Amino acid sequence: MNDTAPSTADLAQQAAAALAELTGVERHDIALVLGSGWLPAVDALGEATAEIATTDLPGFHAAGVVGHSGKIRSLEVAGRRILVFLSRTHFYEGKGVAAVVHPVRTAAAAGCRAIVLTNGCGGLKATFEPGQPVLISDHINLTATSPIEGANFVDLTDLYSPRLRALCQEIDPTLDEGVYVQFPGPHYETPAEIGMVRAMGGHLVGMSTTLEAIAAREAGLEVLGISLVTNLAAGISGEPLNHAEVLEAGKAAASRMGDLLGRIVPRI
Ligand code: 8IG
Repeated sequence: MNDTAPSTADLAQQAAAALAELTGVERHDIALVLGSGWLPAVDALGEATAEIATTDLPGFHAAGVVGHSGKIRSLEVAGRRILVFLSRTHFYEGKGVAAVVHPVRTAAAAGCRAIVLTNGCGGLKATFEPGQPVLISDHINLTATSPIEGANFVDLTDLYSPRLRALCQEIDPTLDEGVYVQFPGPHYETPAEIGMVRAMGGHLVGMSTTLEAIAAREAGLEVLGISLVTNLAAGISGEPLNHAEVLEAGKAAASRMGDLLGRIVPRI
């Protein structure tokens, strides 16, 4: 980085200012980041008051995965202004950690106090079935990096808000919880790696979320993480893993997840 490049905080401020202008909404309250399979659930949340391309905001890159569209929606649910990122930049795209967490920092700069991070993932618990949403109770970050720059020793105790998890379980008592393990990807795990995850206490495996959750905590946001188990983790079912199955599980689970989001958002 040279002396004239804006800091990550400045870039987020610039993006938030452009966002306010393009959406006509000065401040947003809650941000939602969509993972694989979650789009149908958000469509069920309500009509967008504005939809813009991420590339219209400073610091955003074009989307890189089928099933993720590079759009940002603004909508109102029960008097709350919701900012929805329909795509995310993944760590495996190689654009750097700052690019991965730029939406989170933009959401904070736009006024958001809470963020809902969703993802599609592989599941390890014997009770998990494809299409099942699971609350993230904690994470293990296997990317070997952090979005935080400098000696800022951010506390990650209770990173995934106990208050919001309790709220979710009050709304849907059948919701299970699990520890989410982020691998760098983009390949899925080997069966031996899934054995390692099991031994270290993980229940969900994916390629996102942990770096965003850390950046959200640094920015003072309350974090809710919800995984959609779209497939059983490698070696569990005996079947190979593929991305089509991920999108299919999202469609099948859409109404349950849409209902869940619709009932949680007014109470955040
Ligand atoms: I969707 O089984 C989805 N994303 N690492 N492993 C990893 N990421 C995933 C998986 C999975 N399923």
